[in-house]
Amino acid sequence: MSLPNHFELLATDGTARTGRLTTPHGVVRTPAFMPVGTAGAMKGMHWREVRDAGADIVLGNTYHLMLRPGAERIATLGGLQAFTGWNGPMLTDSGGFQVMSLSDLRKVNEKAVTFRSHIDGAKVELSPERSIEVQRLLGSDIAMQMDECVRLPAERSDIERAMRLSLRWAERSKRAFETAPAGYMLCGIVQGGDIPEMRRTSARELVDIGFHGYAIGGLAVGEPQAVMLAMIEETAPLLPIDRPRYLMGVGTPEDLLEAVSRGIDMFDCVLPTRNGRHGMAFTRFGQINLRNARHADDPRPLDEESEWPAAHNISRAYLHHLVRSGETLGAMLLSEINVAYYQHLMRGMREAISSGTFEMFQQQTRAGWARGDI
Ligand code: PRF
Repeated sequence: MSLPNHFELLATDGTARTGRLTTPHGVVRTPAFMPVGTAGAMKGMHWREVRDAGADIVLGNTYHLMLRPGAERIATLGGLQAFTGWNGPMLTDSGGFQVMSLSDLRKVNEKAVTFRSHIDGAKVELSPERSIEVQRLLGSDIAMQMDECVRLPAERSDIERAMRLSLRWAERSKRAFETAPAGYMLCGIVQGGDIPEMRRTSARELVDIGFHGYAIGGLAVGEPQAVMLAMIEETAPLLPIDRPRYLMGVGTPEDLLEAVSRGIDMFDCVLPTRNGRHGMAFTRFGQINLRNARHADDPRPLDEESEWPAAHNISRAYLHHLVRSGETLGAMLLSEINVAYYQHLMRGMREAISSGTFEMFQQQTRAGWARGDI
């Protein structure tokens, strides 16, 4: 039995695609970049700015929200959208990946992962069923299956074990999601490390189970970019053409361009906000480190042609001063500038794919990055 489809492919250019995904809280234009609002907040930004920057959808985390303030509490308060005031589409990650990177004393078995909370040390169990329950309590438009991601490099046997476990968890997640109201989506996650054969097995078996959308996980976890791109090339052609494809936790602007050209539709990453908090700006001319002394006397804005006010009307000298002084405003301004740049890049890709000029768009974008900050 095939699941309802909420994704419409509007145009393709080579293997790049543009489309629209309709969720209960609104429409997402793809290729889409989801800024990360881990604990129900975008670090350093108001939702209004996230929306104005052009984001259609944001990401939240099961792991953080179940620990604090708690999924049942958020449900009682009307769900994540009402609770936070972000009244748009929201995707939630399933928690397993965050358990592995953030918590102590983790144990994975067939049934669940158990861990100690990074907040108060409490012992918590997260199963695929509980992860779906939490994501439904949150009111997430797009839920993710629970999976196990292995860092690379890894032994073949570890990669295979995690990939197989993730497939069994995919089936359990799907069953747990069966009672979700119409319009809400569940994505399966391809694992398989850096082994092409495992990637193909994972993709095929997930497609047999059947999901509203498909994510590619287990990448950008220590492997070179060329390996990540090769794994996308192995996987994407096996996924149904009419379903959205989401590359998890990626990446730099360069990664996004390369992945979109290989058929990816959605991304999330902390880079624009995290690097913003560390004094880095993403621009048409590549990354600029505002901490650097050479900006101290520079009256020019980051990019006089940018449509984003903070990128064209604030001097590099002032941004440098704010960053060096550790002012909160520096982190806030660079976060919004970076999220706006990411959204500008996504819009450029969508328009280029629509008009059949994606190849030229890629060349021009790369030329800007290569020109550098002069
Ligand atoms: N699985 C899940 N979330 C993730 C990943 C994954 O493999 C990654 C890997 N880049 C980021 N976030 N569930």
